[in-house]
Amino acid sequence: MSYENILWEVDGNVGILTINRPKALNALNGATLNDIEACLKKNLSDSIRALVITGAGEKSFVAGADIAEIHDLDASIGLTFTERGNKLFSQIESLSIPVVAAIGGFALGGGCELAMCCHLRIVSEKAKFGQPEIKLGIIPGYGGTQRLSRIVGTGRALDLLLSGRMIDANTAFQWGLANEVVAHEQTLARAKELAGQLATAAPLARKAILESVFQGAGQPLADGLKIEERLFAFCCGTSDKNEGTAAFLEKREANFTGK
Ligand code: CO8
Repeated sequence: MSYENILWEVDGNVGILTINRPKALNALNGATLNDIEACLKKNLSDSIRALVITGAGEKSFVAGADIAEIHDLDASIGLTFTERGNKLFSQIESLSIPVVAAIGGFALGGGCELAMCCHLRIVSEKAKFGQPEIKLGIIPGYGGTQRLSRIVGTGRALDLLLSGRMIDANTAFQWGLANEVVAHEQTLARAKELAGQLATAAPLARKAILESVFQGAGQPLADGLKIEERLFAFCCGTSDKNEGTAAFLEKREANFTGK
């Protein structure tokens, strides 16, 4: 199946989803969100063990939600759009496989928000991040006021949100928004390499880590620790735990089966 505004390909056990509207710097219109949703629903099978999300062209990851569409929103339709986008981005964040964003240029507004619902961010030296919504008389609607402060802290989040200014890749790295900064032409290759490495991890433990981190985020520490305890106990009952610990003791590579 082909999509209007995205590309989908599979490399080994890594799925690669490319937002493909380079003439609009990959801005996310409603049709693009439809494509992302349909693509994930159709293609995320057990054989896909990691996902890379990137943007087409040399200039942009995603330059935000489509401003022409936002121009036509009223409060009621605006609510539908923000609920819809938040649901989709939360769905991506909740995936049980690692999601790596390959950010080759602008990650602005909804693009920064898409990058932040990915689990890890590989960033070109040319990339720029920002939440410029205030310049349009709006606020972020795809999670920016929530995820940005969780990743970089309230002070830095408010700096970006209230000024609408952009930061470069090195600042994003210093702030913890970028996991790695790489040469521009290496961005996608490095993201795919990392995704491929993460894809080999014990599947149930990986799922439990993602669940524990994201379910625990924002909870009181004691509640987060309870989540961790439940998932730790679950992992102790798996064949993968028996295999991983036996492999260590026998000084060999583990062969995880996800059981
Ligand atoms: N929406 C629609 N079109 C866009 C967008 C966008 N976000 N960004 C760029 N484009 C289009 C431009 O209009 C232009 O089209 P055309 O060639 O037809 O004139 C084309 O992409 C190329 O852009 P520029 O000529 O502007 O390229 P520059 O290199 O000069 O500038 C910038 C690049 C700085 C990235 C500039 O394009 C820009 O400022 N873009 C807008 C960035 C922005 O404000 N993003 C936030 C949007 S709001 C948002 O994301 C809210 C998310 C939550 C919404 C919830 C409900 C919908």
